[in-house]
Parts: sequence; structure tokens; C-alpha cells
Amino acid sequence: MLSRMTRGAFILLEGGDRTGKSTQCRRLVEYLQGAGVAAQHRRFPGRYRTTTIGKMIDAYLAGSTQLDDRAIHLLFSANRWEAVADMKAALQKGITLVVDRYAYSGVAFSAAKVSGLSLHWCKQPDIGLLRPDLVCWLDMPVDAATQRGAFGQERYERVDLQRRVREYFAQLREPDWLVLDATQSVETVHEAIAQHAVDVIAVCQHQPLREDLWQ
Ligand code: 2DT
Ligand code: MG
Repeated sequence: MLSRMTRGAFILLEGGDRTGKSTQCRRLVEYLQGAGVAAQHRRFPGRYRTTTIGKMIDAYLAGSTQLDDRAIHLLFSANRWEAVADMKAALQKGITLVVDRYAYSGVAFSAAKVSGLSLHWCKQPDIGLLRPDLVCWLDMPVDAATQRGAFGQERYERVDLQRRVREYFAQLREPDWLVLDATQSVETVHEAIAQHAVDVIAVCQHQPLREDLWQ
């Protein structure tokens, strides 16, 4: 039987700190809503910080608790798994989700630590999660990112770590990613993302949700 239901698209923005992800997420949601597309902004750990797991992540990032690198990695992953039902419900209602960070950040940040967790190990807990329909990688040299304002006090806001994170994003990059030079103006980056987002929303609206990340 043919279904008339159309689903929303899962659009993901990834990249290091200070690359403009939050600004671009807001701009894209505003643009889509202005064009009559139902769209919502989500972020990881972000909105899901109100959960018990989210609060543990917050305390860790603020430096008020210490955790084994593997334990915090699994908590970040669990924070995505606990959001799956909510994300699926929104997508199935036809709402496009514009998401700030996801499993690629999860793997890149954990692998970038000096303890040297392997990419292979880091990917395992996120296998089978919802797969984004579009991944936009906002990429720029870390020196250029720090010129936009010094890093803050959070645990991962260090230049050496951010450099390794960028290298791991490059290793995780898949052929269908939209790679953007994030040193360009907000408007230029926005236009590229918006154009691709509109195309992806049209293409995937009649396709089933993809629950096969890294499978
Ligand atoms: P923000 O800078 O976006 O507030 O993120 N992180 C994030 C991980 O280490 N693993 C993850 O799975 C995710 C989603 C990246 C806070 C920090 O948390 C890191 C920066
Ligand atoms: Mg940050």
C-alpha cells in the first residue's frame, strides 16, 4: 500500500568548536520555517541535558566530575540512544530536524584524547543509530577558529585537542558529506547548506527512516 505520509529529514551539522555550527543551525531552521517547512533545532548533548545521563555529561564537561574516557564516551552515546524515540517521532510527523553535533563528534572527540581510544572502538556503541540524511561538516583551521574568540573553560576547549578532532573528522568523512569552508561568511555558508537541505528534504520525504548508522 502506498503511504501518503511524508517524513522530515535529519540534517546534521558537525565540526570543531567556533566553526559556526550553532549560528548555521539557527539560520537554517529560520530559513526552512520561512519557506513553510516544519523544522526544529536539536543539539547534542544540548536539549537532552535534562536527563540523568545529560546531567552527568554536563558535570563532566564542566570539570566537576572525573570519569574514565570509555565511561564518558558510552554516556554520550547513551544520550543519543535515549533521544532516538523523540527524534523518530518528530521525523515521522514530517518535522525536519537540524541537529548540532552527533555521533561523529562523539567519535572524533573521544579518539582525539591522549588515551588513544581507537576509531573502531569508539564507533561501536553508536552502530544502528538513526543515520543523518545530510551531514554538513563546517571545517576550518583551528587557528582561524580561535581568532573568533578564545576557547572557554570547558574540558575539550584546547587547541591541541581541537587539532586532533579535526583530523578525526577528516577520517570519518564519507563521500556524500557536504564539506564547507567555514572561514567564509555566514551568508555564503548558509546558502550552501540551505540549497542542499532543500534538495535532501525533497528526496528523502518518501523514503523510510534510516536506522543503520555505520552498518
Ligand atoms: P558543545 O561545544 O556543542 O556544547 O559540546 N562531545 C559532544 C563529545 O565529546 N562527544 C559527543 O558525543 C558529543 C555530542 C564536543 C560540548 C562538548 O562535548 C563534546 C564538545
Ligand atoms: Mg563547545
